[in-house]
Amino acid sequence: MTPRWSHAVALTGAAILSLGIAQAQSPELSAPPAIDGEVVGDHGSHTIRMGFGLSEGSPQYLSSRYFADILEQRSEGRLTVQVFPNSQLGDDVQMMEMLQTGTLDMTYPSSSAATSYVSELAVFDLPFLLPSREAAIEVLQSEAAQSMLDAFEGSGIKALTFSENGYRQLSNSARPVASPEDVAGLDVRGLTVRTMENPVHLAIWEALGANPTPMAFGELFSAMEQGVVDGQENPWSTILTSNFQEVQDYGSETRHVYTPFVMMMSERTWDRLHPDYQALVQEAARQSAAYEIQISAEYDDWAREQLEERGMQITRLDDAQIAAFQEAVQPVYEEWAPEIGEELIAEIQQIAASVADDQ
Ligand code: TK8
Repeated sequence: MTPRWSHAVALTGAAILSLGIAQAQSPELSAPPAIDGEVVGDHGSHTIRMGFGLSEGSPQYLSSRYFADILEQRSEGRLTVQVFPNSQLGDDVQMMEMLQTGTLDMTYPSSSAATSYVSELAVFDLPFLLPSREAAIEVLQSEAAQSMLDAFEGSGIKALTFSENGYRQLSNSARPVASPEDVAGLDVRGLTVRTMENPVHLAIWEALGANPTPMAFGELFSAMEQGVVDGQENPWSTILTSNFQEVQDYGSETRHVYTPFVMMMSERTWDRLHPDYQALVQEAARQSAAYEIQISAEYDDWAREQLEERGMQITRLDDAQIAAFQEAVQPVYEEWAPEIGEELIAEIQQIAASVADDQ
């Protein structure tokens, strides 16, 4: 065997292996739309650093690459975006603070992490508010949603667009869960559930009889691995792309909250960009969000199947079982609706209902 030949074999082996992994890790996702639109004139070069919590396999990452490609192509390479996934640069809360101080250019947190900037965003944390994806997306595209983005003004953060994290599902390492009683554990102890650092989520899991433990997303895998918490809740796609099935044997299709993502830029970075660049960034943000929403939907069902294939036991809940969860979390509305605003809640419910009527 000549050295040359063995090198070729090794290469082929690696290629096959990586192909195998790629097939197992993502469904057949739509390719990003072709990039069109004019090239923007030369207003200098900028490197934009963007960090977020999810991994390279996530729809958030794939669509952020598309965002980077749009900027790069339409500025003839003058705008470069470096994407840092996996909480490498910090967690959602820390990265928003870095945007305020100008030490990071962009981040892409769940809306739930940003309610300290714009309290209206907490409407998305209310349980069982948005009955379908279609309704949720209509809400994300509404004027009410745009005013939430606008309300960041003056905070040091320029909020560019919403996209989809998705319906959150419970997973845990202790037992199958089909009812609030299973969460609370009548004969055994209640589940310790990691929540996002958000008071409405704390209230939800308290109402369900769990021991809620707020924690940054980046610490979650090892907290579950070490048994610090029994469970967590996130969309199937996030559970899969974060490999939570390795430490979580049980899943329940609770769909208790629909969480959006908010793509945002440091106001300092924004102010440094020429208005033509600003317009391009805003347009690219919207285009990449539309793509994210599309592939996120393609990912979600596939992710649930994949989790089952990899050994997670997933409990589907029928309408009566969901109703039991809904009833158990009623106190969350009583406590939080006045804070969040009854009018805003009614407006969001109305948008959601108009979608239901159309169908
Ligand atoms: C990723 C988070 C994550 C969120 C969470 O940074 O913390 O559970 O759902 O997606 O934003």
